[in-house]
Amino acid sequence: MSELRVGIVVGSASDLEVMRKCGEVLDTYDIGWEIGVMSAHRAADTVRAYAGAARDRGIRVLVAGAGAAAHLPGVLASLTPLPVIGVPLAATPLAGFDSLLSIVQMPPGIPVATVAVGDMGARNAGHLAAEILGVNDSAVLAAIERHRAAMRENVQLPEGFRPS
Ligand code: RP5
Repeated sequence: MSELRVGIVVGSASDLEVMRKCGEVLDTYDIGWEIGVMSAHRAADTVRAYAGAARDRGIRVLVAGAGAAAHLPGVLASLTPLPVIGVPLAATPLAGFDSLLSIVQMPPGIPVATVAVGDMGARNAGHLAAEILGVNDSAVLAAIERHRAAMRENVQLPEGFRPS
């Protein structure tokens, strides 16, 4: 089993289905991760305890997915110097625009690296976490380069395509 290095947290169990895709991406880089449900407004003490212990437990990057007012990523970032990636989720009639603005608009000093809303963002959070870890990990860096090479090969005209 890969060593734990990324902590994924979500504000509600209803966020798990989308955010598990972040973990699936981390698996492709052989990066160990865990996922937990902890609401910044319904379980603030749990968030504080988790953020406080994360670094000593080996976690180097935190990914936080949340919908609606979506303060979980910012609160986490306020409690630890570890980099925090925020994933805005679509959980209300505003379809994620509310959580996008909540997460991306952190005032200077306590940043949250914000990715796209929903599925795309969950997956990119995994890739971005790998890139952060890749700065000091040549195996992860090599895996990123392999992934990008594979993507490059798929950017081409489909076989047999003829302009009409
Ligand atoms: C946020 O409110 C959660 O991150 C979730 O996206 C949203 C709705 O939560 P539930 O009402 O489904 O628990 O805190």
